[in-house]
Amino acid sequence: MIKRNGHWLMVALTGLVAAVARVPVAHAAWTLNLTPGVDAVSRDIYGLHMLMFWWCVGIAVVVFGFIIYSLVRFRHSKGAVADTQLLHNTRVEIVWTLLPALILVSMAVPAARVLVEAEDTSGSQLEIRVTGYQWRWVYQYVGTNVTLISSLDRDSDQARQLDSGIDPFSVPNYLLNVDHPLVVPAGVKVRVLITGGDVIHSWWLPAFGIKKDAIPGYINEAWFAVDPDKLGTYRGQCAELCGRDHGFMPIVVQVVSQQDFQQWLKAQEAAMPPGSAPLTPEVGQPPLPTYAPPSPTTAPSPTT
Ligand SMILES: [Cu+2]
Repeated sequence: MIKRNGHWLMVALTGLVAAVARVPVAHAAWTLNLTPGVDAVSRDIYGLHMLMFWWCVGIAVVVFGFIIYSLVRFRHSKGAVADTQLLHNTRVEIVWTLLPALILVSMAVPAARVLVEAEDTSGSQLEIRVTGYQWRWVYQYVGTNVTLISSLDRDSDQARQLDSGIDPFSVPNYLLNVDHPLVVPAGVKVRVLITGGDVIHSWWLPAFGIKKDAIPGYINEAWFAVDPDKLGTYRGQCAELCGRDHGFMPIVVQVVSQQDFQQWLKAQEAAMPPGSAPLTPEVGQPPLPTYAPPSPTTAPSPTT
């Protein structure tokens, strides 16, 4: 009977796994750990994460090892008698208070160092304002008139419609692609000023070690300097529950060489509408009021 139930359980579990595997959702790479990323800060965050991880492994080995040893060595069947001396033992109390405190301090020091580094946006060579809207990102290159409105790409948007008949697995980078990616140069310290135009969003780009809330009325800042040899496309998503289509505002960043970036920027400046004024580089301003979400006729349909 048990064997038969086990068989049906296996069948049910296999069916469940198969069903989940076919759910058309955005698939991130199936990795269990953080990735080191492509810039110094993301690598430091990864290093910090691994340091804490091994600390935790060490603590777990010691604590569980001690528990298992005690359970086996001093079990009742071997005639063990409860030790009443350990209760309120001053020496033990001091040790198990000081030891965790020292461990916490030893963790806090490298954590604070990485935090300070991640927040230090001084000396940036390029500034970009990032504004989250329901449900797209607007990128403004400070000092230029270049503005990008970055929405879910048309293929993903069509495939996601109810009864679209399009197999999401046939769409490259389904729900993780945009029409106008953010383009940045490699090897340059880029400061991003992040805010929200309507509700709270969150600009999350794992490869850059950045996850910052985009809050209306506030400007959060972050920075990255992608390694010169890490040209390519990097993807992220809005990480804040920002409304109905929260899952449909991916972030795509193209990292190009400095030369290619200059050419791209020139071409973009020339393509901007005549008379569009350069964005002034004052820090601490909210997004310019001239920018509004694109009208529904030109934007991908937000309906499902
Ligand atoms: Cu959002």
